[in-house]
Amino acid sequence: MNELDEVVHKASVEFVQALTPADLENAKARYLGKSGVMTDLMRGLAALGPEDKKSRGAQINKAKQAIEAALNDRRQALADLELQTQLQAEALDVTLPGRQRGVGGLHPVSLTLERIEALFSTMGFDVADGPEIETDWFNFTALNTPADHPARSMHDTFYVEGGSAEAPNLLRTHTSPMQIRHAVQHVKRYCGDESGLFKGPMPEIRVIAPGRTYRVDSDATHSPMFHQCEGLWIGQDVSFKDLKYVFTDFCRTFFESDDLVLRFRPSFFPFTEPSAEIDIQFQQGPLAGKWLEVAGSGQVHPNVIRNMGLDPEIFVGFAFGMGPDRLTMLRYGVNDLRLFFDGDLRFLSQFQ
Ligand code: 2NM
Repeated sequence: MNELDEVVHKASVEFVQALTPADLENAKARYLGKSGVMTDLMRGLAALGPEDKKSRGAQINKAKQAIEAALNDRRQALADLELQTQLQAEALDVTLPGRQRGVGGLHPVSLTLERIEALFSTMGFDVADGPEIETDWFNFTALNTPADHPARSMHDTFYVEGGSAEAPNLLRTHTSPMQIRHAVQHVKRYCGDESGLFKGPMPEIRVIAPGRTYRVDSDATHSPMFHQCEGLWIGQDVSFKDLKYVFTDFCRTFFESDDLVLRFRPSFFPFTEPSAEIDIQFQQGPLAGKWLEVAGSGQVHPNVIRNMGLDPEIFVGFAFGMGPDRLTMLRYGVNDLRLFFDGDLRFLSQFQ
C-alpha cells in the first residue's frame, strides 16, 4: 500500500469511528482542514519539478476525492442513524389497547334506595329529601326524645357549629326529622289561617325519607355514616293493620320472595307507642328459617303528632325506619358493611 492509499485508509477508518456529526467534522479537519494532512501534501508539491508535480498532483487529488467520498458516506450514515433513533423514540405501538372511558354505574346502596323509592311510590308515598345538618328540635325534641336520652350525648351524636349553646346543631342521627319537616309543610298547606292543633280535613300524609345519617359508631357492622329510610303514614283511620300490610308487601317485592314472612316484636322508641321491631324470615335460599331484623316501627306518639301541628285526638298513624345498607347486604349476600364505603371498584363494579 503506498503512502497516499494509507492516508485514505486511515481517514476512512477515523470517519467510521466518528459516532457523532461533531466527531466527524473534527476528523474531517485533520485531513481536509487548513493544517490537515492533505493540505500539507499539496504544499509539498511546490518543491517538485513540473513533471513530478503533475503526476503527484493528480495522485493527491485522487486521494482527496476518495477521502471526500468516505466523508460523505459517513455523513449520510450518521444522518440515517439519527433519523432511525428519532423514529424509534417517537414510535407508536398502534396495537396497544386505547385508554378506556370507564362506564359508571350506581352504588349498590343507591340501587337499593331507588328500589325502595319506586316500591313505596306505587303505594302512594311521597319521597322527602332534606338537610343532613339538623337542629336539636327536629332531630330530638320534636321526636319526643327527652333531654337525658343517651342518643343526645356527645358520645353518640356528632355536634357541629351553629344552633345555641344548650341545643347545638348536629348531623342527623336518623331521617325522622325530615318526616316532621314534611308533615309540618303538609299541615300548613291545608290548615289555612287556623291556629292551634289542626283537626282537618286533610289528605293523608304518606311519605318516606331516605338518605344519609350519622352516629359516633365504627366497627365491622357500624359505619359513622350510614343510610336510613323512614316511612310515615298519618290519617284519621290508619292502623297497625295497614303497617303490616304495607311493610309485608314492600319486603316481598323488595326481596322478590312471595312467601317471605313478617314478625312484629314488641320494642321501645321515644317517638312511637306502642313500638315493634320488624323481623323477616325467608322460606327459601341460604337464609331460610332465620329471623332477620330489618326495621323498627310503631304507632306515632301523640306528642309527635302534636309537634306536626295535628290534633292527636283526630289523627293517628304509624312510622317505620329501616337500614338500606343492611337491606343491600341481605339482598346481595354481602357480609361486611365496610365494603360499601371503601370505594373499591373490584367490589362496586359487580353491581352494574
Ligand atoms: C324507627 C322506628 C319507629 C319513625 C318515627 C317517625 C316520626 F317522624 F313519625 F316520628 N319517623 N320514623 C320511626 C319509628 C323510626 O326507626 C327505627
